Amino acid sequence: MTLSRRTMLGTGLVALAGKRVLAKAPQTPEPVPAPASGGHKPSVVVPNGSVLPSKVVRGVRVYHLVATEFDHEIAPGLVIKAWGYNNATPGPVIEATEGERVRIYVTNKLPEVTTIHWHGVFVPFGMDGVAGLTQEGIGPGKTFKYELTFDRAGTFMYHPHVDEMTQIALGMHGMIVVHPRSGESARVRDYSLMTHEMMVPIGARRADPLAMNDFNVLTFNGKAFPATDPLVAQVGDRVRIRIGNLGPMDHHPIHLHGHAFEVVATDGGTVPPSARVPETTVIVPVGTVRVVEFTARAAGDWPLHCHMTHHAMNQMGHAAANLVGADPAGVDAKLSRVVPGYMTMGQAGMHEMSTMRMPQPANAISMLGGKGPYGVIDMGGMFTTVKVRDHLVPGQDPGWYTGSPAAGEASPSDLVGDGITP
Ligand SMILES: [Cu+2]
Repeated sequence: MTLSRRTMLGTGLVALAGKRVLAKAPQTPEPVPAPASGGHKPSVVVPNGSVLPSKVVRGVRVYHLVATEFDHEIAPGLVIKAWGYNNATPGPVIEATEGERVRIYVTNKLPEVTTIHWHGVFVPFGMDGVAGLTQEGIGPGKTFKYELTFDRAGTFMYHPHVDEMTQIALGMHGMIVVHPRSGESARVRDYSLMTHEMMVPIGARRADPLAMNDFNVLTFNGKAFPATDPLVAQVGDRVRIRIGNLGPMDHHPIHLHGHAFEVVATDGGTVPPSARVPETTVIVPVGTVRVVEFTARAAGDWPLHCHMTHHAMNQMGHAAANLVGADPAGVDAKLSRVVPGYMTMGQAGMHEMSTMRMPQPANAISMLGGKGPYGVIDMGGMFTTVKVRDHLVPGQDPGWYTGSPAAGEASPSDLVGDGITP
């Protein structure tokens, strides 16, 4: 029998579905670069990722992407065979300046043809990267050359345009950031996040490219919480998050706590200021970028996550019986005679699983959560935090924020004083 999350959890939320709890040591991404004269020279920060190296050869910026298969850790406990670029999924961010002429070499080390499409970039037709339509596919072992000009600033993406279902599903996608030639008018913390979703059967090492729903591995920049690096900012900082979605099927409503932001741009261009509205959640549809900006308002470890509840969790089974409200005592007693240690879970909700360390099949992160300053954070998947501090020390781990009085149990005098009867 193949051990899938359906079969594993098909009889209810048994002990195997328990959540392991990992400590998460927050890391500090690169500090904001020092301002340069005549405007600021920004560089994008890629949590859990990197910027693609480049060099200028006779006035042309040259990059090299290599399509590869490699081992990729989604979170501690789950390593998959991913496809991506330069052994990363998403691939490294291509960063350039408006107006730059570029040459991008693409080497294919995969077993089938590939191409790269420059999503949102205005390119000559022959550089559009659609196999069969604008070019031949790049065969295994071949290196092709794309020549184009990033003629406008903005946030774009890249992905294969051949066997998209397989290649994108296995992790081939990346972000392109083109900075305005005039520089930034103000200091900004500039982050790039690519969302993605995969269906990785429990215990398997490969995402299923045929999946159309029931995605169970939801990621920011290829990592599921608690493996997602936080974003950091200082109170008063202008923060920009470029959120891209090249996942197979789902749009993601990305929500930020403690702040309101505006969508200032998409992969189509800048949103005119008169058209911007305040939001706390932005839907990032498949095949789009949404660039949001806000001013860091108050210190805290503010969650940033997909608001689809099934996208902020890890490898949860959805074929389980609903046991909320059930009394399983009699069933447990009988079943434990044939399955020693059997314990039904879920009758009081699912949080209890987050407090237990249950045995897991190899290479699985069912219900894996994180450890916070006040106990277990029972979310996973597409979840991270924006760590805002009154004063940030560059390079220093900001740790967890506990500087704000936490909600706590009401005292008897509170209850009496305010006339509350529990
Ligand atoms: Cu989502």
